[in-house]
Amino acid sequence: MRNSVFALFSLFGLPVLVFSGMSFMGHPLAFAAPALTHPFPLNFEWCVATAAHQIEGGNTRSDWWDWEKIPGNIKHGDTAAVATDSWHHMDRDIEMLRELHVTTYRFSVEWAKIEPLRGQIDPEAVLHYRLFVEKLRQAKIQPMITLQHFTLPQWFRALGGWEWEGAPEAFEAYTQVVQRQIAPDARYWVTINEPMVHLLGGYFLGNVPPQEKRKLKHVIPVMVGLLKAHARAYHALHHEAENRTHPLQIQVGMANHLRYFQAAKRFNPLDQFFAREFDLLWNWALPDSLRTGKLTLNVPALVHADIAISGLQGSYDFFGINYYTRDRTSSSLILKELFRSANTPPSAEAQALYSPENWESHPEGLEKLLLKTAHRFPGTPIFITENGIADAKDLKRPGYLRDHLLAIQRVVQNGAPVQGYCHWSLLDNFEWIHGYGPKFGLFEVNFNTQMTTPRMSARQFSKYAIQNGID
Ligand code: IFM
Repeated sequence: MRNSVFALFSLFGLPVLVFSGMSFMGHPLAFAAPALTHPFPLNFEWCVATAAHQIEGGNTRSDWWDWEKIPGNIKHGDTAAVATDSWHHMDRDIEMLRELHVTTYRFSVEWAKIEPLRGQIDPEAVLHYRLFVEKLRQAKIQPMITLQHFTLPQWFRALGGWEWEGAPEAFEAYTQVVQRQIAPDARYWVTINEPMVHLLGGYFLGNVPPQEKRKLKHVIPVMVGLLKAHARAYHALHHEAENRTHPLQIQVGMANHLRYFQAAKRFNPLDQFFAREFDLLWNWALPDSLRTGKLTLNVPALVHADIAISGLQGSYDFFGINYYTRDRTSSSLILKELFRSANTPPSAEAQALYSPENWESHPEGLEKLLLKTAHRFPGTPIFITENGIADAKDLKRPGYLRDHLLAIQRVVQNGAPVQGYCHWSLLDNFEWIHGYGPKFGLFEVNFNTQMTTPRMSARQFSKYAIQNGID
């Protein structure tokens, strides 16, 4: 089915037709590209992203496993018990990646599967991921490996998670297993995915494990532990890569979920105040700490901190941006939410705002954030580590994809060193507390049969990747 749809596309698919019989897998520039009005830089990485817990199934030793089965925690009682069953569908997934002509695949390795019990490495899980990386290599697709994407092993949680004093060392040891035994040749590494989302949900809103509602200042120890763990992993990865017989140049970074905050009412000073403060706290506090080596927080009347973290300064080789939408900061709504009693659920308005299906397409926000990043982190390569839209019918995704890529182009033309773009996601998957409702996939999944079908935008993505540009 998939192949015939792609063949059909080739028939109508402009110059792609000419090359459809040739082998250009993973080499979008290996043929005479058609005249493009919007070419991307040479060696630009075309990538799609996923995360283990959202697609693999069977993550029995992770902190989400029991938690997501508790009624009320996940919409419609959905769980990731099976998800897209990618653990048993490696070849299907690789085939989809081939069809998309990606040069890079960003996926995560599941710590709870590698180390289900403290200090005990599961050889079968290691072998499984090694085989997957080998299949990627055969398909000429580079891995970008995320080491932690929201979920944690149950034993690690039980010891206190990132706050446990042994956390940095344990994360470093796990990182070494992944690098040494699974992907010694991988060049791209993401230590931690969206640390702010992980902290907000787990320790402030309390709507994901470990489900705690703390005051902001009491989240700081978790932030510090997480940053220490990141720094240890960063240096361990470099040490290993640089001390091989044939040293390897690698790039290590974090994937930061950036939002474009704008005052809901343009001339309302309080709305503007919240837009500024959220931008500083949400977008820049953690990334800046990697630049300066100090976690500096200054939220008026709430929290002030200035904590030096050893090994943190300069612990990034690229800046990863996960960008989806803009946030219009409405002071009246924010104040209502901040002063809501702990037992009252968020207002319908707030819930709707944060439901992925309602995220607005706002490519200008990405453009502004890219320019800001280039300014704040001069000379640092930037990777769009995630960008996408929940759109089951694929009506908005084609425009979303094109417009965000055009926004990237504009900043590249202004000198921002954007090195690659990962679309979220390869296929529909388990969208955390929202269950299977939001459909982010370039490929649609039939969750009864695990059959996948490309959406129109999958064809569009593969065309851009082949051409290395937009026509
Ligand atoms: O599905 C998530 C992903 O796990 C992290 N970034 C945002 C995506 C869409 O909500």
